[in-house]
Amino acid sequence: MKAVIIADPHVGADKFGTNPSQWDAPFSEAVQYAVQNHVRLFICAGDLFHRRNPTTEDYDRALGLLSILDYHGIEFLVIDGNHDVGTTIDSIPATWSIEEVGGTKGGDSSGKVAHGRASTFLIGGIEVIALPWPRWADYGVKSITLKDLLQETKEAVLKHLRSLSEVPRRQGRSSRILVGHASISSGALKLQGPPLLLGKDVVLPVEELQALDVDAIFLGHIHSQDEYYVGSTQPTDWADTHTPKSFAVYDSVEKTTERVPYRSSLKLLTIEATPTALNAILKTFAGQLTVKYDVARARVVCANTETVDPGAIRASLGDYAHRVESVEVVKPPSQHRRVAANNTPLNVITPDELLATWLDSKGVVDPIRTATLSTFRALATAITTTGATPTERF
Ligand SMILES: [Mn+2]
Repeated sequence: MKAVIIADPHVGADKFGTNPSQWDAPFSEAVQYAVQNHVRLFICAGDLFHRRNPTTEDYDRALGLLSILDYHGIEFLVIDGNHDVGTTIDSIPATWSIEEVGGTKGGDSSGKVAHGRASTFLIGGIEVIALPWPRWADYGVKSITLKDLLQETKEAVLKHLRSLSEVPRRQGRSSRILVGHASISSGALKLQGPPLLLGKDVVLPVEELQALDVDAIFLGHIHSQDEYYVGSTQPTDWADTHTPKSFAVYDSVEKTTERVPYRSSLKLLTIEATPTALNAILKTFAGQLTVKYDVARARVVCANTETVDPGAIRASLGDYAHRVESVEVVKPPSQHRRVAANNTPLNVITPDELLATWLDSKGVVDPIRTATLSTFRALATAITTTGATPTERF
């Protein structure tokens, strides 16, 4: 039996000047995949909606897609994300109406929603431990300081997840997965100390989740995909330009997961260059690109800004993108910023030195200082050696 798992479709976000149907296209693509491949279960790992008070249009679009699943007899489970729920226990989640979907064949809806505390659903032939965005109110935690609230909620969530995963499996052999919307930490950085608390997020150590009796873990919240995070359906800021987007297909018999790349996620192009470098980049596109980017923007850096025609650049970009968001022409900065008065200017400082200077300026001390620097170096090396190019995503 197969399950499709998506995360963070953020219905109603409409970023990059797209229209709603373009924005929802990857979500719709995952629904179509489920229908065509006879999938039994469809799960959204949180942030179905972008706003806690979706518009009537937003509801129409999200519920419309879920109704397609219902019509085809595919069960679905929607898990509350931080965009769907308020912090207090009596706030109404954006997902309140989901269980009203369906009855398209006269029966009950095929849909379920996970609100509040983590709970187990027997759905689509799979045991799903569903973890909505952890809020202290749902776990009955009360404390004076934010730090204690977060620490105690983290412990309460983990204890509750352990108790759910200790329940014997049906017939001792069914498949059980954990699907949730949460922040996780891993490795040497435990995110315990106040300098590294992620705002008011409850951060769960991934090692504790791995120790649960589950066959696979699928999370929403962080929009870039990795081993645990499914990743959002769409890029949500310009930093996502080269990030691949996909949904997960879990096979509960083989206990394997396949990643299916979205074909309809927005393709973004962002260029910051001198006029000469910009022309060189566009020249390479002329022979190479077979598909247009969806949205492009450029920032042209030039000492004599009056010699640059932004209209002409907009027109050239238009050959390679359906929509040009902005063309900015700026002079190179005459002064360069520094972290503090006596530091090396930002234009000549090495990234390592810059991070070290910044950590020092914030009073971050060992072991977090050393661990942060070594993690940064490892990531920087990985990025440099991968050398992503703008055309890779097509
Ligand atoms: Mn999200």
